[in-house]
Amino acid sequence: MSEWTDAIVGERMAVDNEFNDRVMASRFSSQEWGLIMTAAEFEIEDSDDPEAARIVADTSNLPAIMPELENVRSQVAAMGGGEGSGDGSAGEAVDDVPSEIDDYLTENEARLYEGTIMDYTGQDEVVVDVGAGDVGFAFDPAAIRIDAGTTVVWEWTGEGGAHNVASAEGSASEFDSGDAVAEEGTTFEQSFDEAGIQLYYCTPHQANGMHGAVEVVE
Ligand SMILES: [Cu+2]
Repeated sequence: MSEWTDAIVGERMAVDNEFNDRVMASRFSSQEWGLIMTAAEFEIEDSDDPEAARIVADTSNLPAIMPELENVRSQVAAMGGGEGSGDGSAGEAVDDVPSEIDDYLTENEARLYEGTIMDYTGQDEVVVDVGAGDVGFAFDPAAIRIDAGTTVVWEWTGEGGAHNVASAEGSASEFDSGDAVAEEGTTFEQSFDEAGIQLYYCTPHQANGMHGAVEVVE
């Protein structure tokens, strides 16, 4: 009996793994999929005919879990699921990162940088969190794309100790928030009026991967 259940569990996990990529690629998180799968029921159609028998999904319970699905989604968003920050900046992670930015962030092992850039074009003001990630040594998002004339507001989260924002060598313009401070709610604003690549870091955590970049486009 236990061998039989072990075999089923093994098979099931193998099937789950097979679909991992598709779950990752879908618009649902694995958490959301879990919820969806608890609501979906499976039946065997034509079970008396081995040739015609097939598994069909009964999805009639799905509408009932929609409110819960929305809950999961808003909780994830509230936790800062990489979607920028508090002011509701809507942006999209895209992967055509300029090589100058990709090189800079990769060489410095920038935290929270995963080879994508948040596209915030079309917005007048964009917020970047200062003191993000598991140890608070990250800018979030690490890489952003904005239109020329957009103001970037760096906002301190209070995590990770004292931080600042200082332009790096190779940045199209120079900017500096001054001495590192720790206080939550501190802000530093900078508008970028011309197209170019802006590179920056936090002085105390420069060696700890606290780097960020802004691509300013026309
Ligand atoms: Cu810092």
